[in-house]
Amino acid sequence: MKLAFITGITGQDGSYLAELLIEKGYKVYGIVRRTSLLYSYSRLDHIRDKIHLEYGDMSDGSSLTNYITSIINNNDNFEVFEIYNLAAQSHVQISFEIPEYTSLIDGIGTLKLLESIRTFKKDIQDKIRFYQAGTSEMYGAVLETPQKETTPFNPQSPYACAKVYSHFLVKNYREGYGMFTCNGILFNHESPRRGANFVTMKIVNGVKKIVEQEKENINDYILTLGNIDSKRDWGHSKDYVYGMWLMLQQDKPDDYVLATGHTYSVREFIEKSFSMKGFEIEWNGEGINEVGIDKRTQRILVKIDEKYFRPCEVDLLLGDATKAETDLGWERKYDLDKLIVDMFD
Ligand code: NAP
Ligand code: F7E
Repeated sequence: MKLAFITGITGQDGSYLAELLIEKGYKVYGIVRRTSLLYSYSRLDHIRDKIHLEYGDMSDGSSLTNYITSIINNNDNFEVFEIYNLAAQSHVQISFEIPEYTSLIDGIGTLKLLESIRTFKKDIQDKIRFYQAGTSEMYGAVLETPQKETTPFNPQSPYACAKVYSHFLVKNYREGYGMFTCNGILFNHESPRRGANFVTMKIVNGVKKIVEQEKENINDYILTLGNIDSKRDWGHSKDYVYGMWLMLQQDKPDDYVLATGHTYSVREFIEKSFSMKGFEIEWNGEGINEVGIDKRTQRILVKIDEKYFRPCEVDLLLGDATKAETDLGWERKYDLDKLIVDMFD
């Protein structure tokens, strides 16, 4: 019997990973946070009867240890137990507003999980495999392009600093205690399940709203964004959760970059998204006064607001996933155009 425990199961990646593991015959467990409304289950509605959920929180080490222990005790003779640590305060800009909380969940939370695993006897520990959701944000103000596993980190936000801490903990527990722990270093990945306040989903939703408004002859909505000149290497979450799973199927634990090897600016993402719905964007003005105009009607569709600028920006991310492609046989099904089409559909 194969067991999997996903922290962050209610999130974008957690929900796709749960689907994949169910398909592969795993018994899938996850924790959910207590909230006053049950909104956080919405990405799991279609598989709710196939997964086991308990209340838990990355700030509460005893809930994590108790849950992991109960999973092990309730499944005699399990073959392998894969733990995917996907839970995080994952919004970079918000991490500047709640840095302590972000560090507690994205940094110390990882330590709590690793220490939980370490409490088990060696024969049990040897059947546990651990995946850490690391990020290209750790490269920050990049010291090399493209970025690969050996590129030094230079984090530019509390979020990225907490993830760097987790990255080295995972390496430390692997080297110090011989635990099967892997770091994924994943570049941006999106999907129809992406949170609404990440730039890709914000753009797709903005374009949809403008299209809907045009049908009703209304034209008061303007898509308002921050820095549109940063560049990102955007892939699809479905491809990336498959890569996470592959990392835990290897004979030896290691760290891997997952990326597409192509980078686009936010500006290009805006142009592509509008053009898929028949709009051609012209840019006028500079800096915070720049606007994106519909070439046909001269209506302003995009504007800039300083409130979306970050204290430190990550200007360029471009990943080199050669190691994952070669060693894991990892392949992607989506390019940027296919991703945007999927997000619209
Ligand atoms: P996401 O949609 O924001 O999901 C985050 C998950 O973490 C949600 O299930 C959330 O629960 C949970 N969570 C947050 N705080 C928690 C806490 N205190 N205790 C327990 N659970 C908590 O993020 P994602 O895009 O799926 O990303 C998954 C992981 O990969 C994250 O660790 C992220 O930092 C990392 N990552 C993402 C990307 C990317 O481009 N998507 C790239 C590299 C790395 P609620 O539903 O209750 O909020
Ligand atoms: O920003 C710019 C913003 O918030 C992308 C997370 O999943 O990927 C994600 O982090 C770019 C940045 O993603 C707006 O300044 C402009 O340059 O969509 P984002 P992110 O910061 O790259 C990494 C790999 C993770 O690990 C994270 O968890 O877009 N931008 N205008 C904007 N960004 C947002 N959110 N909103 C805007 O209005």
